[in-house]
Parts: sequence; structure tokens; C-alpha cells
Amino acid sequence: MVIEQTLVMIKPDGVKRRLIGEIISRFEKKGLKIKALKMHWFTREEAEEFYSVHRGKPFFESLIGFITSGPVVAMVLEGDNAINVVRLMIGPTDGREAPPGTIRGDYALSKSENVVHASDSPENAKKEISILFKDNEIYEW
Ligand code: FUP
Repeated sequence: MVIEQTLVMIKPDGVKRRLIGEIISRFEKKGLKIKALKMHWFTREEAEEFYSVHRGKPFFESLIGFITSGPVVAMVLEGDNAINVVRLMIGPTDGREAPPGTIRGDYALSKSENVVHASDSPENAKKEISILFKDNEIYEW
């Protein structure tokens, strides 16, 4: 058993489409523990830091425009192998290719507006959690 923490974010399209409850519910039912939760509206600077790995790519500007277009709901989820488990639950990046049963497969029809983000490695989870949460906002329970 490897207990991990991962950063999950419901993107502005998911918030505007009133999918917050539906998406959080899936993670709770799976058995993941919500250790931190907040609504947040990214500044451009924070968004550029969050997505710094994509700086210079053709979609970077539209990605930053999209992620700052409205509030997101960010959470730290914890559980056995949580990083991989959550990536499997959200599905591949492109909603048109994501299988039914995954979050993107069920709710997204686009590669850019794909409802949800989740960390893809322990290093990125650590970085992303630190951008969105202070240590004292992550509760032990
Ligand atoms: P993912 O890890 O599945 O969220 O996907 P990536 O880290 O590869 O990409 C991050 C975000 O950039 C995606 F969620 C959507 C956006 N993106 C595009 O808009 N176009 C692309 O071709 C690739 C990614």
C-alpha cells in the first residue's frame, strides 16, 4: 500500500456547468479522502506557474486564458496509489477519446475544455498542492 496525495481541480467549465457535486461525489464514493478543498480564481501569474511545463507550446496562451476565465474548485485527495487511481478515473486528456465511465468521457467533448485536472506524478502533485494550499489548509483526519 502506498498512500499518496494528489491535486484535483474542477476547471472553470465544470464549475459553470454545475458539475462540482457530481465530480466530488465520484471521488468520495471511490474511497478517496478529501484532505483540503477550496474554490479559487487563478491570477495569470499563478496559472502560468501551475502550467509552467506547457510554457512555449502552441496551446499555452489559450490554456491560461481558459483556466483564468472563472473560478476552479481545487482539492487534495489522499488514498492508496491515489495519483494513478485518480488519473484512471478522469480519463485521457481529450474528452472525445476518453472512455465512457471516466469523468472526461462522461462530461467532456473537447481536448482543451475537459472539466477536470489531476496531478500526473508525485513531483507534480507536490508542486501543484503547494501552489493551491498552505500546509495548514490540509487537514489530518
Ligand atoms: P492532462 O494531464 O490530461 O490534463 O493533459 P496535459 O497535461 O497534456 O495538458 C494540460 C491541459 O492543456 C489539458 F488539460 C488541456 C490543455 N491542452 C490543450 O488545450 N491542447 C493540447 O493539445 C494539449 C493540452
